[in-house]
Amino acid sequence: MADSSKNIHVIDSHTAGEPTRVVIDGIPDFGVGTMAEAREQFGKHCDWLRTSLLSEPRGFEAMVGALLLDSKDPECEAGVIFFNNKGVLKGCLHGTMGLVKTLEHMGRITHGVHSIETPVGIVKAELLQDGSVQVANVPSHRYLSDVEIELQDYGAIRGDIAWGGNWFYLIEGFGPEVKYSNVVELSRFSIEVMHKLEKSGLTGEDGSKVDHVEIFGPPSDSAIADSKNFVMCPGGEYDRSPCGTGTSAKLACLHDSGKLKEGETWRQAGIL
Ligand code: PYC
Repeated sequence: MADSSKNIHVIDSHTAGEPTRVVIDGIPDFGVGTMAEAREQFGKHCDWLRTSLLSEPRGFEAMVGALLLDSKDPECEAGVIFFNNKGVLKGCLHGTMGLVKTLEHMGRITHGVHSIETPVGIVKAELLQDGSVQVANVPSHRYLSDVEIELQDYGAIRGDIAWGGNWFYLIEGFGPEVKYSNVVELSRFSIEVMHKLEKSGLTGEDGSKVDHVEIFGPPSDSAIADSKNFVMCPGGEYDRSPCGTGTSAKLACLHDSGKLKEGETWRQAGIL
């Protein structure tokens, strides 16, 4: 008979194709303070738990885990730390949307605005009457523009380094065409870019690794989107959704270049 004290309960969801596994109970107490502290503790001591939850046979590489925790901030409905097949993540907006739908499913929240404490700050998520979720992310900004790197097969390419809750290198006009049939080539290209950035000592403003690469191309249908992206995450798997933190980084770059004004809408399609 199974020992119920060792059972861990999860609820799976997906946001535009990108899966989120929310862990709702059964995890050991690993000394939770702020979500930034919880992230550090989880990363140091709970690799066995991370891999048990996400690796095969229970999970697979593209899955993102979200540990549902209590926040000490009275303003926040919940705290969360995110992780994937490789390690712990910083921010994750598709995962925040998945978490909000999971909290609704559990009967913990109804319509309205809910504050969620994440390791990178408070994200405000609104559960709308039609069941959709709208998020206001942590402040995003462009750190460097037109950063050049040299690749073996593609020669010199340029991109921006920007923060959107994760550090991104954003590329437009270089690399394989952004279309689903190219995901293998896009993956190879973006992993090479990530290695090259690291080798060249190019980091985010706080010195941490640029661990997401985002490539932009024209949308398949300009009536429904302004752009289509491909996003490579740490761990070598691509984001099936348009990537919330990546879209925040993109908005910061567009605004900084004077291409998007406050209040204007940008519709970002993902690779699917
Ligand atoms: O939506 O922010 C996001 C995200 C990051 C990694 C995968 N999805």
